[in-house]
Amino acid sequence: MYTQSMSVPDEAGSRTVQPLPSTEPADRMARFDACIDADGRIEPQDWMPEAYRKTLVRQISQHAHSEIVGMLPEGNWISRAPSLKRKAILIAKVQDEGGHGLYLYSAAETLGTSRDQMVQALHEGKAKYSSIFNYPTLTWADVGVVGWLVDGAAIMNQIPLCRCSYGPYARAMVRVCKEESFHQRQGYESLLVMMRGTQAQRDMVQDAVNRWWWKCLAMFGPPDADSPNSVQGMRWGIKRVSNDELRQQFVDATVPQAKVLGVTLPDPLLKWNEERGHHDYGPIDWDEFWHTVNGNGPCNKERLATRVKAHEDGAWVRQAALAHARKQEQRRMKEAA
Ligand code: FAQ
Repeated sequence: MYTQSMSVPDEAGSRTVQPLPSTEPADRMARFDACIDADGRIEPQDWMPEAYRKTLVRQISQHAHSEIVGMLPEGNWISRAPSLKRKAILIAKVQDEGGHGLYLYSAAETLGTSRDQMVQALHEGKAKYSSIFNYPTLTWADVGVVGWLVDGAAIMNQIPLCRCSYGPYARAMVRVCKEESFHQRQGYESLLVMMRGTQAQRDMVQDAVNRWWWKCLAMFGPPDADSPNSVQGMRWGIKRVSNDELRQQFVDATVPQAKVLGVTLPDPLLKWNEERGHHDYGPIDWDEFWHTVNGNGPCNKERLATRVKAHEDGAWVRQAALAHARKQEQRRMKEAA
């Protein structure tokens, strides 16, 4: 299974891409580039080029939104989990995803954008979140498959981010990856139990795998050749491994897991390529991916409406927390006077 031990080679990322032209002050830029070249960390108080700051706010806030919106497809199943044990596990997992969103909003706030601004951008449809959360979880098997494949893909993408050049993001990712690893294992274990059950349960698992497999491959983002942010992201040490390389790693790691589980991955072209030392796989439907990313997937509207309603319904909690904090502050001032 996936763990922190899936490390990233030192030469990955920034060092393989030369600095790109910039209009920032040359001396500051040189210090920044030297830090990136030395595989150092940029911290909130350090000078950084505006484009680096903007890219990080974009990526980290999108990531935070994905975690928060990602609570919804599984959250729908908390009241319908088949046993107390599964309910307790699912509540813990969904709660963890909420926590990941909060670490990530905090990391993004260190770059000078407030959480309110980021949340507003999500609610106005200006900020993206992962395509994968715009598909429905139709049966209980979907919950296991989301754990196995969606969290599995998320870990594959996020382990390199533990070594991202921006310190607060990298540190947040260490904890996130540990928790995602538990999520992936619980999903796989729940599928193993179903696969040892009745034929109807096995069919339900296979059906869920059929519906999620291709969406998970697309989750890694467009092919490298069509990924406008990749070259700069790699140069800055934000991205360490490319979209296509991560996708390939995910396929290679998942094929043997599917075999142990006893499910078929829905791709007739999937086969081991001795020469490449990797599995070949069939073409991904990028039109469908962009259709979803652009707001027209099966659940985009429902997900956003649910988030906006939850935010509005929670207004009184935010007001109460602020009032409590003000009261505490006043008490402290009185005592200090
Ligand atoms: N969905 O040039 P690139 C999780 C956009 S967390 C939607 O390759 P980049 C945990 C991309 O933003 C899952 N949009 O971009 C969990 C860009 O548009 P922009 C989220 C996508 O940034 C599990 C455009 O396409 N993980 O699952 C997607 O270099 C279970 C061009 O793309 C992260 O966010 C997509 N799938 O690479 C929670 C990890 N892919 O912004 C609950 C951090 C691409 O220019 C339950 N993020 N786009 O308008 C990353 O690693 C990167 O941002 C990538 C995209 C790899 C997602």
